[in-house]
Amino acid sequence: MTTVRIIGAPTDYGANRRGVDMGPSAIRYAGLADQLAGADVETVDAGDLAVPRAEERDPDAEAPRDGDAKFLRETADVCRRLADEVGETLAAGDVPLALGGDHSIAIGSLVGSARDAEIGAVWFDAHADLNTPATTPSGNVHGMPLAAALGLGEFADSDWAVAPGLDPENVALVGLRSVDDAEVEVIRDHGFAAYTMSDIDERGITDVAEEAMAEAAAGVDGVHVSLDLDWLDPKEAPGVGTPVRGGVTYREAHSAMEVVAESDAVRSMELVEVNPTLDQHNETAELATELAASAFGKRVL
Ligand code: 5AB
Ligand code: MN
Ligand code: MN
Ligand code: MN
Repeated sequence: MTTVRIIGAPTDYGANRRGVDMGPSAIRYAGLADQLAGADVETVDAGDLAVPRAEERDPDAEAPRDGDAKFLRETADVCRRLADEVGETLAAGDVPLALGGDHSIAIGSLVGSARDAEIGAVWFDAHADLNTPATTPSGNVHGMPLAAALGLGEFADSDWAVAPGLDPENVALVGLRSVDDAEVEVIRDHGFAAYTMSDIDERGITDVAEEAMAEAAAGVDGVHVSLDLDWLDPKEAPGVGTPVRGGVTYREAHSAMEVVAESDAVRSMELVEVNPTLDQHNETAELATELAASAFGKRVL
């Protein structure tokens, strides 16, 4: 039986809203282990990485910047340690499931997942997360993880952010509806498989998810599944820092995760951007646990 190893990464350095650091607690409290038990996987919980609070640095200082990326050094420190945990989990034959925290932790997940392998990535997100310090409109690193792992722009020379085993041709973005101009260019230049909400409207979620998984999995050892809860419509998932109307429904999200499970290609996964301070009765965290269970094979019958 597959063993899923849960690794909490309670960061909020990369987000524009505080509180997303409480995501791992909220997701566990919502019953992640019970849900995964229904998916026929063993679960072990590695606990949370130690993440110093932003205030511990210097309460009077402004957010420290590296170029135009806020808290980049702090993010690097967490991602290095997360990459080690993810890499060690895979080396032991288990499947890492990282809990954010904001989406900047994906840099650590991708680097760890690609440590001794060629990987693909499927990005379930309203956003493309392809900004760099030069293009970011916000300075928030949660809008940059995919660009970082691919070594785009200023990330090219990074000694901690680049996942060499990840090629653009094995990246698929699903559910796009808020993409910055610079990101549109990056998507066009690199020929990513990119599916907008309109594609999902036209073709249906199963068709799109199947094609996305196939693109990501082609010729690689496995696929990293990155699930940003703002992928869903804010009506279903209100507890996120950057909600965008017009997202996928509850049923579409489950269908997509069922396609993910059926692909048999999942190498690593993460659940990110759950912000309990913006949530209602922990429902977004609960949704995250359900979707993880579907992605690991839970079925009604
Ligand atoms: B998320 C925006 N593109 O870069 C930026 O939630 C939003 O991880 C990024 O997808 C959203 O600040 C990051 C405007
Ligand atoms: Mn997003
Ligand atoms: Mn390749
Ligand atoms: Mn994201």
